[in-house]
Amino acid sequence: MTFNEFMDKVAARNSHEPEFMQAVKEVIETVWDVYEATPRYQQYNILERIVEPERVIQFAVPWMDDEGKVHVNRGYRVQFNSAIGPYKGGIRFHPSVNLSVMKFLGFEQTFKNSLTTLPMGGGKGGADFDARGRSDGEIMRFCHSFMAELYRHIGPNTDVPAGDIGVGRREIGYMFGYYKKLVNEFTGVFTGKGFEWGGSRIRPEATGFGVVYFTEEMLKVQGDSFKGKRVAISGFGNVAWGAVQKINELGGKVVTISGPDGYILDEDGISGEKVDYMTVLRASNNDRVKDYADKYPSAKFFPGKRPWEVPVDIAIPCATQNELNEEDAQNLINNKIMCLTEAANMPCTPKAIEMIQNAKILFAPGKAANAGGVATSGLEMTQNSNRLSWPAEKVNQELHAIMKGIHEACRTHGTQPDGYINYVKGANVAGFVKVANAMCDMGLI
Ligand code: NDP
Ligand code: 2IT
Repeated sequence: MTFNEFMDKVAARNSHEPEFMQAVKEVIETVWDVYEATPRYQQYNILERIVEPERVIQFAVPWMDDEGKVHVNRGYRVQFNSAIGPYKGGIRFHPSVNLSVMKFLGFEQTFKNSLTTLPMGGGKGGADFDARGRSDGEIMRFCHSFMAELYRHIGPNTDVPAGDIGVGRREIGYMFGYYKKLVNEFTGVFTGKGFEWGGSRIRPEATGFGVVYFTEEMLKVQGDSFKGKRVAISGFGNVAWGAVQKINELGGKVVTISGPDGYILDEDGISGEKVDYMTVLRASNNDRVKDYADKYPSAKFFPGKRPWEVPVDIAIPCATQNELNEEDAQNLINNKIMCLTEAANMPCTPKAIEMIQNAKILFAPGKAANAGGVATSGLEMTQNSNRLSWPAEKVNQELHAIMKGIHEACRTHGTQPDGYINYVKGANVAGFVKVANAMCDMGLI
């Protein structure tokens, strides 16, 4: 079988799922030579099996708004692969959620979790719920209805959800609380919990911190650092917030954040109380970053635009999938950026990645760079199993070491003959081999 024949076969089953096909193509094309060189993988038909989710759950989520009107959303949990541990991955509430998005995220999560070196399989869940303008009571009722079905499919040794877009500490509280009531057990079934009820220190910051630690390692290989670098960030959510904090700490200057309404350029840098203000903006359930420019006169708002046109040294997309396209990549290349790190899941289109790599610009794929979030979730699971909680410094140290290890794995598997490190190939091969070997060891199950 050739690579194209394989992709045709996958497309015949999944062609109506563009995000999932995009994620599959990127992984399989970079591991194809490993597959061809390993008879055991062929004997066990690993590739066809690894692109097939082990279980897909879809369910109705009925709920009542504050006016007494009844709504119904569609809920999902994709339990993608459990070869190396219980299913693990976030829950996303956003109107753009559909089965293709859930499957792409569950597939990516499988390799990301493998890269962390912790025993976690891959999963993802969510609903096409739009939280904008919704009251706290409406969000609580939605979360309870979602959990009224999901609870029977998860468990601390089966499947452990966490947050993602639209799901933070508040939503996890409502879901965890309802699970606890239904099952009559207080267990580590969610990560990203509040610190008072089993959550790990540093988990809120972990994804953003990890992204910056990974980028720091890439810069180090080039004999460089964050010191004095201008950085463009997109989004203004949890991941963006963590990344901005750590970049400031390392001496970089973040000049942009963005929302669906446009982007903010703040030449004075987004630091100090402005970073705290990002959490206020996000918690407002209002998708406008424009408010930042109304509050801080040093900032300018560019409606309907993306931040990739601003001259910077480093670009870090932190919002959502396919938010950086070939036109944006061309702008970044023209502005001579040195590094592009994916903090969101699959934020760059395949064409944009190809252009950046051809220009020999440092490029970090999301499944490696943003793995610090789920890695710290893994550390939360360990703390819950041991019934104790570690201080922030310890969690941060572990996270830092894990990110350095992931960078090293990418470097080992991705260094090209000309010395350029293809981090996409490195991450995919390192993540894939461990899952594939475990699947072979267990036979056909
Ligand atoms: P948040 O909900 O906190 O923030 C998401 C941000 O992206 C918001 O600014 C949101 O604005 C914006 N956004 C979401 N969807 C779209 C869209 N379709 N178009 C434009 N903007 C959009 O989520 P997180 O910060 O947690 O997640 C950001 C990214 O990081 C996601 O890709 C997520 O999968 C990934 N990630 C998150 C991890 C975590 O631990 N939280 C771990 C690893 C990866 P709005 O909602 O107003 O549209
Ligand atoms: O995409 C991701 O890695 C996450 N949203 C975090 C998953 C987790 O289980 O912490």
